Amino acid sequence: MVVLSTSPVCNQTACNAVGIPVIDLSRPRPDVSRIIVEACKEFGFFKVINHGVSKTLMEQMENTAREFFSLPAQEKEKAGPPTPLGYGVRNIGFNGDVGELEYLLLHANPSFIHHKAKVISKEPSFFSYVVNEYVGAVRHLSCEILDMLAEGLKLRNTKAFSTLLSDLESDSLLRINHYPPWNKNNNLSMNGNKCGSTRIGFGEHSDPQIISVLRSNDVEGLQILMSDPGGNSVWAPVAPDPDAFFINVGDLLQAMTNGRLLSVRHRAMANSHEARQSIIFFGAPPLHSLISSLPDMVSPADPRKYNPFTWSEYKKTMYQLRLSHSRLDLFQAD
Ligand code: GA4
Repeated sequence: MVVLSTSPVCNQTACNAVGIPVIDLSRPRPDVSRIIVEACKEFGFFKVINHGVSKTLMEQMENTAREFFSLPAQEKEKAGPPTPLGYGVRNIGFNGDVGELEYLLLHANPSFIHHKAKVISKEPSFFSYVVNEYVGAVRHLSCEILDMLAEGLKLRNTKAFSTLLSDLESDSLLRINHYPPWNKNNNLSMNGNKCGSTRIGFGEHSDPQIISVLRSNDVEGLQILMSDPGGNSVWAPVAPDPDAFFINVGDLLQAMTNGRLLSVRHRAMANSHEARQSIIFFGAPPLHSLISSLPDMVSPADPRKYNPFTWSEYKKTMYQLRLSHSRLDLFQAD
């Protein structure tokens, strides 16, 4: 878990209200690489600005998602049930988890997107164009960040992480979430301000993949688990910023760095008066990839923390478990 404190990362870069690092990607290397590593060690989470993804594309993706969710239920259901990819309402995974949301889970592969676009959109070429452009842009951003991480960690192979995402067989996903307001009548408090009542929209979990890139509309909801200086666990709200991306370390990156980088636990709240939309790219390796601590991350003083496993084995395990399970613990070295 991450510690909420006066952070060395925050002394070097801007931080938002709860001390989450804000990293300006236009900063020169190797400075920026070092700050990214610090943020991933301390928080497993940070926000990026000056990321190079066009605002037009971000808005087109948001509009495309909004149009999809405004379709009648039977049109959205043409995406097929989430087994595991498709359109889902409230049910998450296969083991009884529920949330206050509807979602579309897509493989990031262009032919998958093209195939789904034909059944769920009245303008399939435009849908495919926007989603593929967006996936291309966030995949590129993920690879850049992973290369900077590798550089900051002083790995001999600075493409060690990014080649897994740029592989044509990468198993990356795109998740599009819509958290409807759960009480439209409860939109004003006594003094006329928006009432802040919330419910858990998507429960506590860590992301299983290598890296996640999230963008939301201007509605709050994302929270990350931290511990305060007294050692108590606290949910720290992350202020929304539709111009930025929020990056988090996934379980596989924690395993490959032998536990140096932290796969942060997080959740999303649904709010009573405003619809929240979030779009998350989950950067993953090909199914057959063997995941193990990189040799540069292991030494006699720092022995291997996890047994090697394939992404396919990890996925099989994760689908057998509840959302909140700390599944990487099952792969700890004996
Ligand atoms: C959490 C991160 C991603 O949203 C996701 C989720 C997946 C799903 O919704 O199908 C899982 C969850 C996530 C981890 C445990 C399993 C699988 C729901 C669930 C209960 C798409 C992913 O890859 O793992």
